[in-house]
Amino acid sequence: MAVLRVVLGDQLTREVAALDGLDPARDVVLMVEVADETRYVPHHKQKIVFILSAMRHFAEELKAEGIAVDYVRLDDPENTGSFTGELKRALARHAVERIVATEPGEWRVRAMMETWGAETGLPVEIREDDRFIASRGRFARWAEGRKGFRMEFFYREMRRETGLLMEEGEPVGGQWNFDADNRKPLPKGARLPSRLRFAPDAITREVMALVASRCPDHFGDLEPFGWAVTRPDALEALDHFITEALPFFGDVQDAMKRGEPFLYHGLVSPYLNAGLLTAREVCLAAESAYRRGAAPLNAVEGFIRQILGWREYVRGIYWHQMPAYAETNALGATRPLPWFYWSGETDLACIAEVVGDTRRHAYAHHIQRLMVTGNFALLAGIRPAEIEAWYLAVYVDAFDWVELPNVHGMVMFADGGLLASKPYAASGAYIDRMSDYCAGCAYDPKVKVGEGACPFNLLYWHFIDANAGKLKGNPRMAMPYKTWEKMEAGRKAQILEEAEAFLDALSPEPTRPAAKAG
Ligand code: FAD
Ligand code: DLZ
Ligand code: SF4
Repeated sequence: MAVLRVVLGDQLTREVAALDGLDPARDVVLMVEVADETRYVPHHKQKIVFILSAMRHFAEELKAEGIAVDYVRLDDPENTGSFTGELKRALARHAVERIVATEPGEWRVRAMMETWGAETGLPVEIREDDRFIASRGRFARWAEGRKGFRMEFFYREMRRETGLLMEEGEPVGGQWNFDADNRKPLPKGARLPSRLRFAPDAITREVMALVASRCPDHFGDLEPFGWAVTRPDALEALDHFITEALPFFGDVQDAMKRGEPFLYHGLVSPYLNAGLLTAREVCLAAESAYRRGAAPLNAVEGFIRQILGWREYVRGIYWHQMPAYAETNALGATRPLPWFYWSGETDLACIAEVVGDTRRHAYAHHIQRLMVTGNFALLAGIRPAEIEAWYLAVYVDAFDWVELPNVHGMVMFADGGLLASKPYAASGAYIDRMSDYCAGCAYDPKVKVGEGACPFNLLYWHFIDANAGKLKGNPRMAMPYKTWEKMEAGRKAQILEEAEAFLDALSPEPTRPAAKAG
């Protein structure tokens, strides 16, 4: 009798727990393309191509090793469209004694997996996903008894435990964090590296045709598709990043530039999240560049902190806090998502640029996500569930465990400050300082109110005013509240009135364009 080993679309590694102890002479690996997963949000077309093509390539690799893979395609006429339906159908094809799976990256799928025993009448073993550096238990031990969960303290423990960028128990360079060095705008004339793209092979082209016919209404451009879909290609992309971009990653990590979404960023998140690369090997590759003098410490520490710190930390928060986490709405935000998040049609040049990058590449870098589309959603008081569904749909790297804490906690402050000590709210001045977006905008970031005022300026003070009851007592918000209180009453009233007019004109439907403020 076979052990049926289930591998999901973001578990594409030979090291995944469900494959531990696999007996090629007896066991069967089950991989299924199912409609439910392709449409629980309207995923970007490139995201679906990435997952399904990487799944098909991984299945071929397993078969080449002599492993029996039962692979169900999306267009199989018998396909039931769900994980559970396909599991039950597979049991009719194989004599199975038990089912082994790896815990998924999403509460929704975990809950589904927990029904499999009752649904099939077979023993089901759900193994811990040990691709993360900190296990769920390790995070829970760290979190125990803490009031607020600050990433920085968790990160230091991870540095100590892994020895990454450590020397004799101390952080290399005498400092844990070089973030203060990493907030410069892009200098004029900066040379940007070309990024490695991978021409679609026959398997990817077949999936692209499938997605074109099955998901024509999904968000985003299908072509050009250049993501790696195999581990060897993902390793090549990593290597290219380490030599060409990592040395410059640090200083301008927060910068944004028109027409240049990638700058010096790693472009490794889809590969990490789907299983093509491991967090440990990516961190080690960056550390090794520092140790051989190929990249400066502020760049390497900054990059490693994103993975060893932020990535591990948000995953810990997710499993520690779910399912209640997704339900909170600390600032009581209820506005529907404006249509321009999907269309990119708005005269706010920064939003148009970031949504445009997102449509073209299923990618935007961290600051674009946090300080442009995220900042707007926070200031405009968009309902958390709506903006979360948008982020989950539009990025190639988006999976619930990583998207949710970033959007719910970091962007929307919907968890009331569990993840971030204050909301990342900013006026147009921040976007102007860190990008060249404003130069091509209908609005002026220096105008605070009246004709041409940047909507971020109006919305910033509107946000401060509207949330005074919840945020005024936060010591990190003392400055803006002091400034707001000192502002002349007539000016305050005008700002609020113009902000309200702007918000009222936002439409969740494709029929009306976003109106100008003022
Ligand atoms: P780099 O800038 O080169 O960073 C290196 C790596 O660090 C990334 O590949 C990623 O694995 C990790 N990382 C960096 N920041 C974070 C973070 N805040 N949380 C977790 N990991 C991080 N990342 C996702 O992988 N999936 C998501 O769905 C996702 N949603 C996000 C939503 C919002 C609102 C924000 C602000 C951030 C989100 N991030 C998400 C984090 C980050 O934006 C992306 O990981 C990053 O842009 C991916 O591009 P990169 O590989 O070029 O990253
Ligand atoms: C995102 C995604 C998509 C689009 N399609 C599939 C699929 O057809 N089959 C599959 O196994 N996984 C898919 N995935 C990834 C799953 O949604 C992911 O495994 C869960 O959300 C848990 O993280
Ligand atoms: Fe965005 Fe305001 Fe700058 Fe326009 S002026 S690009 S709306 S920050």
